[in-house]
Amino acid sequence: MSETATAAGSGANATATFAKKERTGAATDPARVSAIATDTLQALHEVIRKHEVTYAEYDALKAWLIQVGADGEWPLFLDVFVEHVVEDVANADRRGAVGTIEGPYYVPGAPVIESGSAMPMRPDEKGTPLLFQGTVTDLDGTPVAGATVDLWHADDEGYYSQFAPGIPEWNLRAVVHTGADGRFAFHTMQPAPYQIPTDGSTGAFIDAAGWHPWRPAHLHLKVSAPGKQPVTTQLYFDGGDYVADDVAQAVKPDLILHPGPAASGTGNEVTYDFALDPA
Ligand code: MBD
Ligand code: FE
Repeated sequence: MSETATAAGSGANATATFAKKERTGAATDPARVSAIATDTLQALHEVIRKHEVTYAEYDALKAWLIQVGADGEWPLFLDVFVEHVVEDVANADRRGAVGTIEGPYYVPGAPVIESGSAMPMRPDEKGTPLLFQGTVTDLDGTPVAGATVDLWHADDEGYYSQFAPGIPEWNLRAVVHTGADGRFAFHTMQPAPYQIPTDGSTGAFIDAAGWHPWRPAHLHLKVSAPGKQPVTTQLYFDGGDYVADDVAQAVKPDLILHPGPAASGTGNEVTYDFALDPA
């Protein structure tokens, strides 16, 4: 039986995952809430006046907002169209490794594997093998031992485990700890570009505007160590489709990998280092 991925089935519904996320430190000061809410509403009012938005359009907006929640797509929609600015503001003063958005598909608690071993994957996992390796250092270049490198990414069809049907739970998700030399290595399979599901409300919005629904192929990473600022980032593949035209606007020049043929003769390999800012 072949499975047809629906919007919910292909990874759009990240609402339950978000509900479990630990959240601390949100503003509760009424003056700040009021200032942000006032400016947000004023911006929206200006758009309505500028474009002379009609009642029919206002009702279409209401119906669509209701549907995004029903589809479980608020994490997807917000991470695609809003998170990049939040990330920019949050990490403006970082000097080390460059961050970008987390997106909706991170799951904490991935299996810890030996550095240099293979990510959890199916025996017949499709795609081009990739040896992804590097060193975690501090800002002076001193290796950081015992750093945590958490890697997750889509498969060769652009699907994420736990968000698409029929994929083993921790497929292409793993954590490696750096050795005394600060080094880490993963054997994995290169991901494909990711398509926002076209049959859900986020896809309907993108289609209505005449945009394309694609993100370039990417590796997601969280790198952390005691006494350092953790970094959440993504890495892209030089020359890949949509690298210059990411629907989520999350590509930065420092985040582009230049893989070459692997020394082993199988697939590709690439080295990328992370310098962590002090906490
Ligand atoms: C993704 O895979 C992703 O990384 C982001 C940011 C948004 C939607 C899907
Ligand atoms: Fe992603």
